[in-house]
Amino acid sequence: MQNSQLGLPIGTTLDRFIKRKQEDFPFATGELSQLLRDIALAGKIVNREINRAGLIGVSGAFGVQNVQGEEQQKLDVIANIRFIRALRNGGEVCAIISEEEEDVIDLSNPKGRYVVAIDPLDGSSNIDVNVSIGTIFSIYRRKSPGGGPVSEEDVLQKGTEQVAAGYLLYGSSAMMVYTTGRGVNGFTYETTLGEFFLSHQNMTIPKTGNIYSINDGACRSFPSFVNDYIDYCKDQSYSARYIGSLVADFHRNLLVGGIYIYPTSNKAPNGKLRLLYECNALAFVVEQAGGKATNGDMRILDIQPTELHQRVPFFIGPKAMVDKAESYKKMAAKAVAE
Ligand code: AHM
Ligand code: MG
Repeated sequence: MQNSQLGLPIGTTLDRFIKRKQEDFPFATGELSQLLRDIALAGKIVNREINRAGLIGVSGAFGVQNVQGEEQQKLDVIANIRFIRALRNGGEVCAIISEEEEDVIDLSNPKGRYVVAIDPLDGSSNIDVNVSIGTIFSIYRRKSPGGGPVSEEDVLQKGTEQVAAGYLLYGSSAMMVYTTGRGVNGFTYETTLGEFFLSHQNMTIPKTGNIYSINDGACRSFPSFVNDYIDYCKDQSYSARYIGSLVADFHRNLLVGGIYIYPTSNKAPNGKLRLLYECNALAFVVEQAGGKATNGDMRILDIQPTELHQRVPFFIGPKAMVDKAESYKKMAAKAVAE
């Protein structure tokens, strides 16, 4: 049975799909393909750990805080170790930026042409309660010549420089969704075969939607334009859906149409989410799927990072919905100016 869009047989494994895509680039060396496979493999292992967590006693807090002062869960630590090991052993990567590590991990790998930014396990408040969580990754090309230590220009690259990005969702099924800048494709994990299979081909976000995802409990300290936009959503009888796991909230909104917002607040004056390993990857995915991601004023992918763990306000979803949210910010600014 042939799929009419890409001529791919139903039942395409992630490995085969990556290989076919590599053939689109005659000069590709296969390193990026291998890197995507390494991430998928680590994702399978982390998925296994998550599924067994309650049984083998790895749920709960680890007893230390990560660089952002957040308590690390045991699974956070396990996922961090698994991804770093996979990327180190794979041999294609020279440096890793991880949510769980204060500094860049320079792998001292002169052959590694890629830099990976990763949130190994996102959705910490949901890790221990059997609710969907995810991994988010961005892949960049090294800018400086190989051989020496990695430099700031390798690490602090704009999202527009990403060569690939995506996420793994550990939900009712595990999924891997990624883009290399030629559309977005999603793969669902078949546990008995131990393979990801192409299940969501050429994903596109609906042009608009009627879901809004925001932590409404913090609304007292949101900027007023955000509350005005939430009121607009309520006036339209939109549905509120908020899991508190960015990957899960984003994935749902990608499939059915909805906006996710994490604005500034008193508690999070720059927003909570991190540009390098949370926002950029999803911004690349959403743009490739026809949507939009901004900080309220500016395209996320155009922001020049200045720090590894930099936070930004985040508005992501169908273009029409993000435009509408931004229009409330513009109206508020205009009212102040008048
Ligand atoms: P984490 O990286 O510590 O897991 O934090 C990121 C998570 C996102 O997955 C989620 O969207 C957000 O934090 C939820 O934050 P809050 O509980 O403030 O709504
Ligand atoms: Mg995170």
